[in-house]
Amino acid sequence: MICVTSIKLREISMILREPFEISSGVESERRILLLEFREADGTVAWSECVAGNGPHYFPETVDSAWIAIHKWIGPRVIGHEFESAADVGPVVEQDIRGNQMARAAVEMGFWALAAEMQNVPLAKLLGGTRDKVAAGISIGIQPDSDTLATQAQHAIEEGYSRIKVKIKPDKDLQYVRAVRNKLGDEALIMADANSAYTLDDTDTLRALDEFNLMMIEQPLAWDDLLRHADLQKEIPTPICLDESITSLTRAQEMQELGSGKIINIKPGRVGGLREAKLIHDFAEQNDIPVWCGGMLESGIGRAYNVALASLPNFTLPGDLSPSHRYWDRDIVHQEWMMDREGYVEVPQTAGLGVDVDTELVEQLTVRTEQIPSAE
Ligand code: OSB
Ligand code: MG
Repeated sequence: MICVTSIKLREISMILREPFEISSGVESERRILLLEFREADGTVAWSECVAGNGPHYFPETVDSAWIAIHKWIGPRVIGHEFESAADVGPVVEQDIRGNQMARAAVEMGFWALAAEMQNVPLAKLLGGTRDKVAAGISIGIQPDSDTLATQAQHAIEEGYSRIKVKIKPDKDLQYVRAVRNKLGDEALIMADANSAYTLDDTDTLRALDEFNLMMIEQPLAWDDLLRHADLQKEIPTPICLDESITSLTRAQEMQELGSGKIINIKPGRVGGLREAKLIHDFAEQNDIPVWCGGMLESGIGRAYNVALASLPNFTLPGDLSPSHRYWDRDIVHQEWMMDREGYVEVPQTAGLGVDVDTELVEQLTVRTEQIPSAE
């Protein structure tokens, strides 16, 4: 039985070591919404909402998620007695449309609480089978193709097993060519367009086939499935959907329509870990490879992603970079590390597997609010 008595919402500000540019915008300072759960028996767990500063990747933002959690999602779970963490998803989904990132932040906290209370690692509770997960890197849009190729080369030297490059119109063919030429034929390379193209760009997207990419991620509109199916018929490079997959239903529609061949699963984008597992299971039954994406999370959000990525059908490297890729100092002990072969260890300790540096979190805090409001 899990019964949460309070949730504390907290916005912190963290400065990225380098600005991160994607086709829909650039971020240098991350506003991050953290949740702190208190269970009736005194157990505490933290979760992270993956919403961004602005609605550039997805409709939700830190501010909209704050309101949704404070007003609707938080009050719904507080005082509610749940048999298991898997029961939370349906409760926060009932008659709450959209708001996947806000729902996920609440749902995921229950999994960490449950793992802590049952004295098992989160990965085990989820059904994970790996003790380490392969990390790929996601490299933002660079001022020129040489800079990108050099960064990609450094990433390979660091151990990353797959290179993802962000592309947008006019920063695509030349950029990908430079990376392929620098890294050679064997390197695992993919491109992420974050919805920067339309079907009018089919010739450009087809021209990418020459570079033998593992996949091209979300070339067309963020909520589209139909046009991706049209595009997939035109190009041999597998399409991977990210933004478009917001639930198990969307994943099933992708499969029925042929909108893509690979899925990037981000628990924060699909309403939480239960839904992420359902998508994973569906994909496994249908021979669709999946991998775990990232949202420039702090070490708290990263812990959930690493645990999820330990499930068996996460067969492709995830966007699971270690802490130092993003931050001078992460808000967890141990900071996330990657070994020379590009693997991140799955924590074997009970619960989330990281300790929150509450002193640092306090220093970075911009605002807090408690539900129910402090007694
Ligand atoms: O499309 O996968 C994406 C970051 C912010 C928003 C969207 C995306 C990304 C990344 C970064 O690619 C992945 C990471 O956390 O390293
Ligand atoms: Mg993406």
